[in-house]
Amino acid sequence: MIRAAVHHRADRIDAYAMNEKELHIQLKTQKKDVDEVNLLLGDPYDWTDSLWNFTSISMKISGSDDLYDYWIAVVSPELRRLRYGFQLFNKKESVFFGEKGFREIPPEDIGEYFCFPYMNKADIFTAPEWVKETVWYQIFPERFANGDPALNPEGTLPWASEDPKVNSFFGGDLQGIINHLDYLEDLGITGIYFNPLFTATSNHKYDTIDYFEIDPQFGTKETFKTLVQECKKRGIRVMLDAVFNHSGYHFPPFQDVMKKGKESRYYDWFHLWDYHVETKPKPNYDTFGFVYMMPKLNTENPEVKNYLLESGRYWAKEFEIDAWRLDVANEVDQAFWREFRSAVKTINPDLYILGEIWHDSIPWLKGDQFDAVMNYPFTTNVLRLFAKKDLTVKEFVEDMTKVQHMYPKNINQVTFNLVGSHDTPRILTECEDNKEILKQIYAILLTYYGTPSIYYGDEIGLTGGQDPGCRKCMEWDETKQDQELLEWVKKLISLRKSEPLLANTGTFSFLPSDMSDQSFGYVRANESESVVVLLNTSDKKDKVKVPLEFTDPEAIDLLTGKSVKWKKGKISLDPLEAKIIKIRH
Ligand code: ARE
Repeated sequence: MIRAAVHHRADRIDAYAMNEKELHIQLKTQKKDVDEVNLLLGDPYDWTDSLWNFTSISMKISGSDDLYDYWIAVVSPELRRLRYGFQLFNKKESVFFGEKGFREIPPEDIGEYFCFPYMNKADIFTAPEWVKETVWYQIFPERFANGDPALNPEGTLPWASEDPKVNSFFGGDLQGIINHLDYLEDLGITGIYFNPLFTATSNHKYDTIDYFEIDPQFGTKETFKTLVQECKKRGIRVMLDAVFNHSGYHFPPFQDVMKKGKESRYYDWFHLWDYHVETKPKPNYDTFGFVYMMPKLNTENPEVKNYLLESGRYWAKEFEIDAWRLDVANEVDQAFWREFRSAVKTINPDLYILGEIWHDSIPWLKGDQFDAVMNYPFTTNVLRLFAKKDLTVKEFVEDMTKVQHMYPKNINQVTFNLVGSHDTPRILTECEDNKEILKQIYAILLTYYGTPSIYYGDEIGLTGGQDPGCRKCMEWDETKQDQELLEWVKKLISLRKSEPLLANTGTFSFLPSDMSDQSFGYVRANESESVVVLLNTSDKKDKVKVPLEFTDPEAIDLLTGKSVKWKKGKISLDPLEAKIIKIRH
């Protein structure tokens, strides 16, 4: 047995309370090295004649990546506390694994066992329930619709008259969004993520000047209040974009520092390196990236912290927004985020806090900061498998299994899945305009675990390269919209909303990565039903043997409404076909 590959730590990733009753325990071992794992568990205080009483339950493999098998057990300790260890078996040996290492047989000393001291309610991370069934739509406000030309900034171009440049303005505004809420309601989305709305200089508004004001080119606070009310009437949640890592160059405190240098009362609001501020040839202060127009804010300064926390509270309280997306979240100090969570959850305990982090984000997902992050690993892998084709089906399944097991299940249930945003080329462009591949990508986006997001215009076939190309004006001429694609996306959204298993109830597990070299699938299940999603990623037919046993299944393809011949799990897939099969056990 490869003992060096055996890993468990009672660190809220491998052992965590899913809710007030369930404790999830996870162990990883080298792939195919261990045949069986028993979890030995008992109450830390349950002794008879100085011998600790424990029982044993078998663990199940919840997935395998290229290197590891992931074993999981779900237990409900009666008194909400637990000591536990593992007994591993393969053909050659059996061994105990506990907090102090490996032993030949389960030791008598309880100190050798891992400990989950107590499932305190206050320590249990619970994501806002409503997020699990939300389908998001991301709007770049400057490019969605121009509803009030009187607000057009100087130099505004006629709508969609040309491809956007870094400094283009086309006059998108809040009234334009209000005018198209019926379109969004008909599409079926139930949440809107707005890129920044607050006063700023640029067309993207990530260079904030006033954290308490709607940018005049977008409208007024009254217009925004109307927008939120109209969204709520339609059952649509509202997420705003908080840019707390840096301000804009014209943020008054930074302008004051530009004028007065160290004499300014705002000197310590930023990370300045010298007495006076210089911007050229390079800024002599911390910035976002190398962008001198985006001075990094000193969020450890109590004045800055209080100013920004007040902004977080203000929009949650006065406008009843449902969520915050946090820009460049990984570069802001974590003490600030802990206070931010406490501040906004005090106003709305159900507010969704979404961090923008593109890499491993577990430091922010232990329940004290964010509820979720934008799942760019999902974006990257879906693109590589379906569009760039530089990832095999097996590698895709294994890497996504690895990502799945990096985070607790209650985080996975609300992770923000996307196949495009204002920071990435358009998905159809990435697919080299192959709509059939794009339709498959939407099939996985809208049936995968987590909460899916559609970037405005992707649903009607907008194209465009890297920013600013991906920020074209929304196309409102229906004859120029891809209606077939739009209907497909609507259908998938409707299916997701009608099928609870697709909205993060039940379990999620991939089918074996070696089931086929061109198709893959995953199962979302509860005790009585399963939804099996199968995707043939190639332009050739495929017949897959799905290793699932169902007694007398009544199998229906939810996409066609037709019954599926589930003969011992053999299923035929047409080229680039997606099947979403519901089976009653
Ligand atoms: C634009 C152009 C730049 C140009 C700049 C000049 O894209 O090429 O140099 O203008 O001013 C906002 C605007 C952008 C603008 C940018 C800078 O939307 O249009 O750039 O400001 O002015 C990393 C960060 C991530 C960040 C991306 C852009 O980790 O947080 O870079 N995303 C947020 C927002 C952006 C926003 C900003 C930050 C700044 O979503 O829209 O940009 O507020 C890899 C790395 C990631 C990296 C990612 C993308 O995956 O792992 O860390 O994200 O690539 O580059």
